[in-house]
This record gives sequence, structure tokens and C-alpha cells, in this order.
Amino acid sequence: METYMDLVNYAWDYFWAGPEKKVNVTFWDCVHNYARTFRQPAFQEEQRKWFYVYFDKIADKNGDGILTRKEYEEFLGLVGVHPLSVPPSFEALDTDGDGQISKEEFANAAVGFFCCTADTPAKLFWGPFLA
Ligand SMILES: [Ca+2]
Ligand SMILES: [Ca+2]
Repeated sequence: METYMDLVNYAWDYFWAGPEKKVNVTFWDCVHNYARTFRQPAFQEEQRKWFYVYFDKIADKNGDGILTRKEYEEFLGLVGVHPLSVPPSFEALDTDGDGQISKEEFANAAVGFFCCTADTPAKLFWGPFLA
């Protein structure tokens, strides 16, 4: 759990806090920072590297290079997703349908979540959005 929180804190500093190291951001700060996804071509690859680290250090608990449904369930549990809500996300990320999530499938969905404005399965990366 400490590693997860360390990564979340690094991500906050990298993606949101900016050089001023803000501890709070406004809605417009969020919009401005998020727009880097579309303004800076290398930013998506930077995001991919972050999610490789999330995969290796957090999600892939046994380090075998793939995520089982249980591992992904535990990963989403870190952000409060109930286990019963995980199957649609797992199936969306498992694009080759082999019953496992590879590192590439994981990173593709993660980057797609932040970088793709089309309605794709990547929208389920962090689980379902609840109203
Ligand atoms: Ca694994
Ligand atoms: Ca797969």
C-alpha cells in the first residue's frame, strides 16, 4: 500500500501540482494540465511509462507479467471499486480474450482512458463511473 501511495503522490506532483508544487488545484488547473495530453505528443508515451510502473509495482502482485481477474480486482479495489463491478472492466481490457491482462493491454487501456476522446473500452480502466 505504501508503494501505491508513493506512486499516487509522484503522479500528483508530475501531472497536477506543476512546478509550483500545488497541494490544491482548481478545475481550470485540471483542464490545463489534462490538455497536455493533446498538446504534447510525447506526453502519451510518458503516461505509458507510468502505467508500466503501476503494472509492475502494484497490479501484478506475483510478478509473472500478466494480471489475473483477482489481481485486477485488487488493483481496482485500491481506488474503491467493488469486486462485483470489476468484470466489465476486466473484459474490456482483455482485448485478445485470453482471460488475462497483459502489460500492453493494461497500458493501452490506461493511456486510452486519458488520451482517447472516443467511446472505447478504455473508459472502463478505472472501473465503472457511478452517478
Ligand atoms: Ca500476475
Ligand atoms: Ca489478454
